[in-house]
Amino acid sequence: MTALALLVAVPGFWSLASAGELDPEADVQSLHLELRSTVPAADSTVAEGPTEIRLIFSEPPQMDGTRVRIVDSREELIPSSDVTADEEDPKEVFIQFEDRLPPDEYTVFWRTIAQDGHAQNGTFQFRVAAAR
Ligand SMILES: [Cu+2]
Repeated sequence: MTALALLVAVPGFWSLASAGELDPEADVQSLHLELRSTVPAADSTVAEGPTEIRLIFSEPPQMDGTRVRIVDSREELIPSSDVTADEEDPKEVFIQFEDRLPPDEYTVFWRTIAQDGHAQNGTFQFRVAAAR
């Protein structure tokens, strides 16, 4: 099963994404919410498995339209908390895990809706290095 097939199989995950894609102004990316950075960083390798994934947007997203999912290299969904906005900076959202992620390669899928109603989505990957 591909990662894309898995996400299609998650009920409701992409159900709101088409609203932004059909918007004739949706290609004016610079005016819209953007993903500025992530922790762990996209394409990075970290020595210690994180207990949370953090996404830093250019503006506070609508939390009821925000989803973050993470799969391992076998495309198994990793159980996590619901996505939560940082109380001190609502441009930052995170999911948390009960335990540190073990060494593996991970793919994070996110989608969100800006305050102006435009949907955005994307993916990024990172690796947790094997213990030496
Ligand atoms: Cu917009």
